[in-house]
Amino acid sequence: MAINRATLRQFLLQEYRTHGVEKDLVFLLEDIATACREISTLIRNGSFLETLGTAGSTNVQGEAQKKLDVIANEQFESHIRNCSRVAALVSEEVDEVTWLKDTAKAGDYIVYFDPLDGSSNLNVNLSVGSIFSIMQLPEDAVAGDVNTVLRDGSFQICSGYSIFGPATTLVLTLGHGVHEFTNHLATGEFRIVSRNMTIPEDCNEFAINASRFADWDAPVRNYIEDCIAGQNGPRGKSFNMRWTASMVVDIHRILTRGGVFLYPVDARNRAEGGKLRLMYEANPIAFLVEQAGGSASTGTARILDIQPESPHQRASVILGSRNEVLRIEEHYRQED
Ligand code: FBP
Ligand code: AFP
Repeated sequence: MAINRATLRQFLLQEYRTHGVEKDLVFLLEDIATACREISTLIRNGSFLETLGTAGSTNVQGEAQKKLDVIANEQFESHIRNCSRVAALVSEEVDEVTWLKDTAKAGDYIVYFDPLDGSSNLNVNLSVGSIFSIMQLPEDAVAGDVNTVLRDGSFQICSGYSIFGPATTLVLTLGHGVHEFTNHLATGEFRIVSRNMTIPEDCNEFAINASRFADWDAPVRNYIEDCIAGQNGPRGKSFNMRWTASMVVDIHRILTRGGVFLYPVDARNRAEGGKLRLMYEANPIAFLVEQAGGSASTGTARILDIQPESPHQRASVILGSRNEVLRIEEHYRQED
């Protein structure tokens, strides 16, 4: 059956013609898409390839690495290396910044990525994903200097994620809206399925790990209590709760039908500044959410305005439907 939908390459070449997106960025994104397709296959065949389970190592966060965390990182890295304009890589699974160039040239790319997000879902056959973000080296960049990669999220020129679920999807923004592609099995191509995804301003669905209730700060507790109070509570409506333990999957639902996602700073993660990583989890998702008309906040500040101090730093994350995020920020202001 003929599929009358633009391929990722056709879409990217249109972005090149319409918005002047660099050809090298087009090639880089195609390489990232290939890495995602390969990771998807490795996950589907994980039981036969003996790639499920732990790798026996820990990453910079001190977390036990799954075999697929390590393999997915290798897939990303080897494909990204095809692009001669990439100067540096920042991966959740690698402690140090990986420099691919000895001299820094303004405009060359830095790629930040979490090769497998939600990897606790792997061994129970639930969806996981990959997240990536791309920035460019500034004029005064110095190769090998970690400060060079510490740019705030507003410098992102592209971000996206892939989900390895019932379908393999790729969602991305180049700063002109958010677009969704699905890997078409017969042709092996990512083909566009949704243009200009938009998050409704209002919603009645939230995503939070409710087992941390006792650890939440008062603004988050008050907000969630208002939501679950139902029709007779202060919100005057009923809310639904969803939590997949994979941020990309929760965000995909929010991009599709609205909602709000919270992984805030709480009593258990306060010393680290939150759970989710700023540069390859919070920033790329915040860019996508803002491009889709939503908001992305720490509760007290815009995520994309955070000046990073280290490549693996964490952040408080609250994002999704605009009015809901504003309401949570109001709870934080009232606590001040
Ligand atoms: P990883 O990068 O280690 O997978 O952690 C991120 C994450 O899995 C998010 O995708 C998800 O929202 C959250 O952690 C789940 O955390 P919890 O296990 O506390 O519910
Ligand atoms: P469906 O058969 O309509 O999908 O309902 C079953 C189910 O989805 C089940 O698989 C879930 O555990 C449960 O409903 C979720 O229910 P809530 O929407 O109330 O969380």
